Amino acid sequence: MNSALRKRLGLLLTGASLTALLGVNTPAEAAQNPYERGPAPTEASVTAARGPFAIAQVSVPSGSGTGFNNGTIYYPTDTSQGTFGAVAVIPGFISPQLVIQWLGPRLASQGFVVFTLDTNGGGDLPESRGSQLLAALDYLTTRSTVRDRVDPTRLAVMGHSMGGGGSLWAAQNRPSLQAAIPLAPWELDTTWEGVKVPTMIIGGQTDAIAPVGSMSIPQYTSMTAAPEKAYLEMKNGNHFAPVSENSTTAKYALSWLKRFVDDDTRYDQFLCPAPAPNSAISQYRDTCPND
Ligand code: 9J6
Ligand code: ZN
Repeated sequence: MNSALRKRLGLLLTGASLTALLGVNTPAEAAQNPYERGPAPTEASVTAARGPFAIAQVSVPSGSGTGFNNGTIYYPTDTSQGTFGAVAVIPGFISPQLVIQWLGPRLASQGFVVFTLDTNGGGDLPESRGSQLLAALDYLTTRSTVRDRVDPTRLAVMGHSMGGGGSLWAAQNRPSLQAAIPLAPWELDTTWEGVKVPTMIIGGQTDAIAPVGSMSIPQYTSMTAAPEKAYLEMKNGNHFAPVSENSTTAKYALSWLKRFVDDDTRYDQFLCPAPAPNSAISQYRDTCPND
């Protein structure tokens, strides 16, 4: 080997060492998303009644915190993987926690801390329900018995009807939220240009209480500042279709939470490209990059 070649090889080796030193990884060495929880999803796993995580629950009686009433926290018992993202869920007009409570174990078993709520009052308007959602999240991350299990930077809101309207208010008032999922949102205001949170609205095609033509669709259309958004319309669905225990709401809400609370792109396959109309979905609108 002549000295010129040896010098060139030396430079190459130095270059390789520098690359290693600077932490420039090859794709095979790229760090895994630190928020990813649970195995790679399948159609069966996202529609299953329960996910892979063992869960526990704790009751939060009235008076435990300020700004919300009472509720139940469902959480994965696993503490070996770090913290989990969290979602607070609130029901609609004169409706108890029971209406939305199925989302607690269903989503917690997939790797989220879920706080299902009763409202302060049955007639609370959507804006009030929004502030109750945010107060519940504040309690969850700072005072609850599971606060150490929750990542306070990765929070989301859900709600049904007036609670869906509340989810829009919460998202508009707290842009640091990672996701919002209003279910059959009832809210007369259809100007949500201020929402900067990734938001999925799930409506019912035949809803006569919160008609999608005057609520969900104009709400969806108005969210021009949301980084990503989606509108899923349940075929032949009435006002309670999106909030009844069903695998369409479960699959798409889970995928939205995984994608935006956990930044888990393994769930992209369920969101983009948009699902075609089928026996459960009458229409689906979104902002997928290539749709
Ligand atoms: O029409 C009204 O004033 C009440 C709309 C209620 C929507 C709602 O939250 O329904 C949940 C059962
Ligand atoms: Zn994110």
